[in-house]
Amino acid sequence: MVHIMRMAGLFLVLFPLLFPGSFAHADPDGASPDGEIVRARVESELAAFRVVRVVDGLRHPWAVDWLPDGRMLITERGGTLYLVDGRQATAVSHMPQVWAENQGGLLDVAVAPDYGETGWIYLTYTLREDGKGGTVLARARLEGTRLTQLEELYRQTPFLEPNYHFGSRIAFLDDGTLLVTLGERGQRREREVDIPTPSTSVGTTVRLHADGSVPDDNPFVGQEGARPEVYSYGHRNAQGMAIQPGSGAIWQHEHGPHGGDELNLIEAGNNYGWPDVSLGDTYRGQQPIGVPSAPGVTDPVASWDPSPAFSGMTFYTGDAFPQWRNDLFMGALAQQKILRIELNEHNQVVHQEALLRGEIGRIRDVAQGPDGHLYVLTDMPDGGLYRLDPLRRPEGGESRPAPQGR
Ligand SMILES: [Ca+2]
Repeated sequence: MVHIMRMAGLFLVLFPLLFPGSFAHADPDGASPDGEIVRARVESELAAFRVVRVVDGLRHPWAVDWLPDGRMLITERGGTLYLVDGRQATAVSHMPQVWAENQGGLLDVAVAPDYGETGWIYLTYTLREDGKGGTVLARARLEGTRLTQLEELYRQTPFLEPNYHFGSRIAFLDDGTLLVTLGERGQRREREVDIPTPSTSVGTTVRLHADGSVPDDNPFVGQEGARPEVYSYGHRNAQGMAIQPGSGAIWQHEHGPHGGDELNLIEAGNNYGWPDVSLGDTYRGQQPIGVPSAPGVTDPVASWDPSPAFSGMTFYTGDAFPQWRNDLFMGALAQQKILRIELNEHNQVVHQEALLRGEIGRIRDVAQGPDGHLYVLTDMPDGGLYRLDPLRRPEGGESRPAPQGR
């Protein structure tokens, strides 16, 4: 297991810690664990698995991604980016100074699909200038464990005072462009800017070229008063986004206020309603916010009340859990679980299953590793990276039931 240890709050001492020998026994599938087994066997509807903590000592980690050579990148909201190579984790140097306060800080990390040719790593983080802040998209390269050639590509417009609702997830599309989710920055009450409208990038998804320039086929290009980078709008705070394998469809979830967490299918130019259309309530008094549905506003595919407070999300495509293939996995902070969602060909949710509820803490990110295993990050002061390993089931228990209405 990789163990991250800090001293004196001033600098980090990182060293690989060989896992205790007591964990070195062979598991039922013959692989030897490289971390602490925190759950030896979990039986779920379609799969049995164990849970292995492969990195511990992370302070509020936010996102994980992998370089093509298998090394891992993990962000911590406080501003640290770790490069994990085997059993060694190193804090990447020369990172930008981020505005780490409340929900802000270093957020997503995404390795470019063409990393082999370009070497670009994309990051989102929050900055503050003159008392106002917002989300920034940047890219940089790695030289050893040093960040180089940092380029700020985009910043949410305008910067605003609240220290919450920043988004932000990055996803790459097959056409070489990328999407970033941007939160509404607490603008429902203050109405400092007029939302929802694509005249700002508050509460939007933006679509950019890899160098940050605006594609000329974006939905609002050339439209008077609209921001050309906006792809979809009327979002509250989308902290999960995944591109569906095969169809290329763009899926997001977003946090509702008190109830009304949504799963959305994102279409170019569409309005997702916040704050005029919502299925959630005010925190105090629990009065409905807006109306449940309206013409011109895209309804969510599904919504939840009470709020699970979703976090990272991914479609599973690996070989480790063939029975989970093409299912959508969403982490949840408040409900401390992974939700496995089965969708049918009409993009309807036909089944949901909660995994690990309350077992490992608030879940911040869910991702598929290059080994085809599912990985989860926990949003805790002493957070970790956990891996789900498949375990054999007796009598063919791993075969998926015949599809019915899926
Ligand atoms: Ca909505």
